[in-house]
Amino acid sequence: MNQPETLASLQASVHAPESVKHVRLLAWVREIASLTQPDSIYWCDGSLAEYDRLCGELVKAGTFKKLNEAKRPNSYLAWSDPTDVARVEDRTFICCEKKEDAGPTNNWMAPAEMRNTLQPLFTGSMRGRTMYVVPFSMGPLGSDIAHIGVELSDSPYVAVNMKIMTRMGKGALDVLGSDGEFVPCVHTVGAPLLNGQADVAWPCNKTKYIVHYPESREIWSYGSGYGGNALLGKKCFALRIASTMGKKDGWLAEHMLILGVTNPQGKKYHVAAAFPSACGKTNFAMLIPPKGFEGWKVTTIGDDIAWIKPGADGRLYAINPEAGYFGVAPGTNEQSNANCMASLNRDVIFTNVALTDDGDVWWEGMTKTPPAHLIDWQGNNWTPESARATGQKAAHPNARFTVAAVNNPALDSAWDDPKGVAIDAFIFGGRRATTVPLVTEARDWVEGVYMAATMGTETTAAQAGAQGIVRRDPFAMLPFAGYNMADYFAHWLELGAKLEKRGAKLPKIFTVNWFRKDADGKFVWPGFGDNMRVMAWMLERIEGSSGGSEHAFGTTPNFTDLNWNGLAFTEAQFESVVSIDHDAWRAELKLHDDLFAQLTNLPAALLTTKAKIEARLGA
Ligand code: SAT
Ligand code: MN
Repeated sequence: MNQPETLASLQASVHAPESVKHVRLLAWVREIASLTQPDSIYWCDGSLAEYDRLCGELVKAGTFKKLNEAKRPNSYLAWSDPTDVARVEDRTFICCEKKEDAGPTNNWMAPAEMRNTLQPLFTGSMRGRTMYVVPFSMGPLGSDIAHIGVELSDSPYVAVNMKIMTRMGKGALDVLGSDGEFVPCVHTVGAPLLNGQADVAWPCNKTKYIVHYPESREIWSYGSGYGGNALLGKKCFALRIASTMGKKDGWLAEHMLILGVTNPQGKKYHVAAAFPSACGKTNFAMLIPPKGFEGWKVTTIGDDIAWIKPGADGRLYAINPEAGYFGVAPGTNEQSNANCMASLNRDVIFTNVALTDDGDVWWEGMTKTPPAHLIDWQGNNWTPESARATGQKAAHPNARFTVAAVNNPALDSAWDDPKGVAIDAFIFGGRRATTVPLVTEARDWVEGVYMAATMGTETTAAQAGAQGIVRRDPFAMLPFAGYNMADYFAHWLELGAKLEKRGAKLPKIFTVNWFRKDADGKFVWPGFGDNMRVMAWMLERIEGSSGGSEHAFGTTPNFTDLNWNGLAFTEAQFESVVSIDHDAWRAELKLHDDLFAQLTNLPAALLTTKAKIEARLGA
């Protein structure tokens, strides 16, 4: 007769440390191991020694190059397969029982059908490799706003990136205890090594699936080793799965940076800002106030994702679920983001930037004059002359750095506070060469939700596919909302109404566009540190101490309402970034119609708001 299985034998079967007493976790690891058939199983403890050892192994395997220790201590460079360089939105699926729950903006497949599709792909997919068990906390360990995940991955690149990007290892297992809830995340590069076959530097598979089962809160990722496709705590958990958790339990998981701003009087505000990928969130989160703003201070809480829960006082409290930054390297320099450059002085994993002859890194925009010779991200010789002739970039436009938040000199003292910070304002921004003014304050929560819901943006290198195409990107969440976008809008409206009813003062909502261009195609607004001028206006609006002009869809400052100390920016230039062209806006509203036409169950309040805007525009 079979003896009931003991904890010890269960632990032994998956090579788990004795301290792991979570039977469901152990059984799940065993189930995935028997499906994917790795050669060995390794439980990550999250220690520095482990990080160093895995990085050393990645160097031996040829995935990492160790950078010049004197120039950039403790740092590495990885070059991916040229076909695996960005999130793959067309291979990303939300698999809930009912198609309408995923909505028209998500790829959908029925869970049973997807499981049948994935089963043969995952069968034996880790053969010849180690399966890393990567426990992680999204958010400060033990915070009421935080949640735990466990990623099983056959990629040591993923394990070391997760060490930087999350609170990874033993601490997360301790929070989990013997029966805590966790989101199971299974990741394979889909490149089993059969019969002693040699490995490549960046294993991956042509076939890719990034799959979410919101109802059972599972993530399954196949075939990619890159960024949001593979670091499953980030977009997959912290946005797609978490947004469905928030919908159910009354909170928000948003594609937002969080920053603290302290004014010269010492009053501190907290701002959460949503921008699509590669639209300057990291730069905004690390903003250095420009000349003329002495006494102001900006500090970073997060640069990409915010989890926001209502507190007992009715205010909205935000944490950064991540512990590091996976930021875009190209364009980052001392002028655009000095804090970021300082963060990157050591302890960094670079992916797809160029290698200099002295063993350091370079990317387009890092310095005005490029080095005379580089090895580009595809391992080829690169010179400024060859680049002029062929257009070949030294770094891939979506090249990234992975670095711990603690490397950031502008890190906010509350960045790891389990309580989170109370949000005073939400900002929504897209990348638009025309039409959308520099800044607009919504008259109320509903108008703000309308503007965020209908936001448009030009596509960038952060997603595979054509660049520079304007698409609607509601709340900068188009690729990240784990459920029906109409229900997502309703969730925002309901949460606002609920808090208002409790007598809470809701955060103000603003929309911004740093990216208007002139007739020569040049950006008019200087951006970067000068965005402080716009932010200061917003904070004054919270205090009721600054003016503006009301127009069809909100309130925009007059030239005299901004502080221009230290910047030569003419009234005519200002006019060209705030002007509202009624014809362009009538056309813009037609694009809102196109979005709304896709969505069933659209909240009526959005249609009413639209009608009001149309009436004001005289459409
Ligand atoms: O590749 S990621 O999804 O992590 C980065 C991004 O697109 O914002
Ligand atoms: Mn992002």
